[in-house]
Amino acid sequence: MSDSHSGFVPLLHVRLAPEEALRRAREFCAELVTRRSVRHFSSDPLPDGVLDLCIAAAASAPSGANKQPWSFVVVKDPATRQLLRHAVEEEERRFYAERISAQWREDLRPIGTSWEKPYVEEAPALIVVFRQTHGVEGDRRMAHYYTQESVGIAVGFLLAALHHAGIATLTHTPAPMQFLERLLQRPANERAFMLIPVGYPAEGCRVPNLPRKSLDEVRVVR
Ligand code: IYR
Repeated sequence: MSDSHSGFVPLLHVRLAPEEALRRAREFCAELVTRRSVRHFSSDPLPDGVLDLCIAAAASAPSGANKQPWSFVVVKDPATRQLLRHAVEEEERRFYAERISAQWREDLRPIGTSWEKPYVEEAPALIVVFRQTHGVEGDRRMAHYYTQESVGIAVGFLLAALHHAGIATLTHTPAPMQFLERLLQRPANERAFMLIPVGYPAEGCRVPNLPRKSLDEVRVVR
């Protein structure tokens, strides 16, 4: 990142007519609410360039002091996906056998998950998002701020961008995730944040019929 930028520039902003604002808000909402977490992927490849554009959109997210404390590792290589599947399943097998609480198991029942994670191998690509606890410039350690919030916002942008491009995603968070740092050879300042399989849903893919809270349950007006 160049640090030669300085000062302020005019904001590029077009004020929309109220009807147009409402139309766009309605359209965007209608589009986003159709996003579902997908666990059954076709192996069909994605169009060239789409992932890069979606990652560029994600990397435009706001972040603490504009430190942009993220890396997006794209894994397409089948051997690496297979390796990651086995590593993920090893962790998840332990999670489902030993670490999960009775309440947690009950809460996951409607989603129908288990330790088996074929999608890590079957999806044509994985985007593994890393959070940088601090920056590194030469031998200097540079402070980063609000990294969890910053990377969370970037992942939100990424999921929305991929969905807008017609690409299905899953937000997978194997716990613990340190094996991803090791297997993907990330530097010491990076922590795995999320593993996102991306692709097209498998033919006949089904998703759990999960309710969403109504607007009245989530929106408070004071
Ligand atoms: N990481 C496990 C368990 C899991 C936890 C939550 I919270 C979910 O919403 C879904 C799954 C898994 O991926 O199976």
